[in-house]
Amino acid sequence: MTRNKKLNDWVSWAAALCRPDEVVWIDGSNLEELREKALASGELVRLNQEKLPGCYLHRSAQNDVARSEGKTFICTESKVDAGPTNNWEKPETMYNRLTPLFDGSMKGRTMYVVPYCMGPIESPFAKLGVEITDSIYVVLNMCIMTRVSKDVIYALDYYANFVRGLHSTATLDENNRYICHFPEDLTIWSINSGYGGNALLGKKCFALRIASFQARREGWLAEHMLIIGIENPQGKTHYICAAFPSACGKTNLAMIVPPEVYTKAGYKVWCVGDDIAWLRIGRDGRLWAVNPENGYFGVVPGTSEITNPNGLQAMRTDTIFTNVVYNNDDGTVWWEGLDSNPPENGTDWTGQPWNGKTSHLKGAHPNSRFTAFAKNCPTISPEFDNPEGVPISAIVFGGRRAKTAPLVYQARDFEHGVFIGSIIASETTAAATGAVGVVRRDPMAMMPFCGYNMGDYFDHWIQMGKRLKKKAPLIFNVNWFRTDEEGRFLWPGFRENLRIVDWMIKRCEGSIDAVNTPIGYMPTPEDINSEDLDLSMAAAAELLTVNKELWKSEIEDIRAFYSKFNEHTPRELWSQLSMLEERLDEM
Ligand code: GTP
Ligand code: SPV
Ligand code: MN
Repeated sequence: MTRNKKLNDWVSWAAALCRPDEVVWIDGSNLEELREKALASGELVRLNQEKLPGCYLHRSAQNDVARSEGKTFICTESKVDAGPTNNWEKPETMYNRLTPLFDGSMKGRTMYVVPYCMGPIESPFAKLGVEITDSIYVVLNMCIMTRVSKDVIYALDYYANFVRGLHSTATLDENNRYICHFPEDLTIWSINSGYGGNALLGKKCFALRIASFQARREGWLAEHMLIIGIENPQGKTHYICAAFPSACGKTNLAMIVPPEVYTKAGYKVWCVGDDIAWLRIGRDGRLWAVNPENGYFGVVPGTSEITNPNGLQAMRTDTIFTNVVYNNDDGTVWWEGLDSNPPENGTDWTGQPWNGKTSHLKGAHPNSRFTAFAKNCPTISPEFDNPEGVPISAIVFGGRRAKTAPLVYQARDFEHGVFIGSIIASETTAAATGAVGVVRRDPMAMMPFCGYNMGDYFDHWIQMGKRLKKKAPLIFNVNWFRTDEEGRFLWPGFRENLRIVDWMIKRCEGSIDAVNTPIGYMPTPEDINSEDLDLSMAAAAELLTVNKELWKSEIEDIRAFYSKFNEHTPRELWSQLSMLEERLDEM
């Protein structure tokens, strides 16, 4: 209970609608009881507590393993405010459609009320939300992913504009699955899914979709970005943000261990956040970033001692694993890409017996995830809880492209950088339901997460640049995923990505030249530090080529894409597009 009448009234209203057996408020304490209840029902499996203290496994329903973009709606009074790239219905229509689905949906269950804070609680940028849910899995995840404490409940006493999230797993019926956002009412309704981005309402629903809507009105940015600090041997730290689409490398870059040549020289990389950044212009006129989250909901497959040792360390304690392999012999977990020693006596993500030595089927779901506390990453930044955030030197956009996009290039200026962000295209991944490996446009990696008209969103970015003027961060584009004729990755990736970040920092410091190409500034192969790097000169050259024909066909696609937003596409972007076309023609 709280002194906040608006909150109490809303909880009473939700209880009357969903009709649970009881209502329980969550303040982050007494979670042991909840875990016991979930163990008893089979919702959680306790893992080997000596090897993995505080760790549990959850298997989701098989029809509920990724975000459901087709079932995700932005419900604004006017369709144009949601724009052509969001599913839209009138608020009234969706409230009416979902009310009968919530009606009695929690009968025989407990309704949990989870007040939470996005951002360090004493930060002027922190925002409060309350999620009502009937899933213990969701409660336990929210207690890792967001800040949940008695202090949040006290803060809510005098806080009117909290985001109201109503969630029920109901019957997990896919045909009646809906994730609806009502940004004009600061409300989210989600039903018939228990999966991460569909159900942990603080994350994509609030911190990106609702927050981006608020950010435009209030003059800041809510972005799908990691935040890292790169400390040089002299102790100076540059912070950068990077936006890559889902399952395209944010968590891995956020937790990067520098290659040995850099570690030996005294470089360190600090993790501030791995998925979401809230960005504001500070009193000094620079751009500052806060990570609104408190944990990681990261992709598990591909995580190994070689690719992401810090990630592995973070998931050794107090972690919830979702949809990985259970090792029946020792109560630990396994997934594709961990090592070459899968359990022979295992249980796969669907709960079936699984022998990793003989089975041709994958044991872990490609979108299996771990939920771990931010503070458990060995390289968590000392600034993680800083209420003011960290100042940003560079913004990086990227995607998964077999061809077209080179390893790295730099925008000519901020406006050109907004253009580069707006033309990201990437192959789809298992993070959302639907086909995998299809190239689609994903501007700023925000296509599934922008809570308003993306044409207006582009304009908002341009306006931010005008306010930042000379203090704007430099903008870059990267592609770790370019392939050769046989479809093999040309770039080793993972920790070696720091070599590219290093080039960007040198650009920020003005200590290295670049080649002026039609698409932007690029390094020569020699500009990339190749000490101890296993990369042929031919591969390096290939990674840095710009193919005129591919780019010309890209122009056609961008033109069609921009046209979708009608007069909402900023003039500045149209003119950037024609300038690019002219430069390519002169190539
Ligand atoms: P979301 O949590 O969905 O937003 O994903 P993310 O952007 O944080 O992606 P993540 O770092 O979890 O990486 C997704 C997949 O890409 C994993 O299987 C990684 O092993 C793989 N990956 C990450 N970085 C690289 C890289 O530099 N090169 C290659 N080839 N694969 C990478
Ligand atoms: C993503 O899909 O970008 C994720 C996972 O980070 S989810 O929380 O499900 O959105
Ligand atoms: Mn993400």
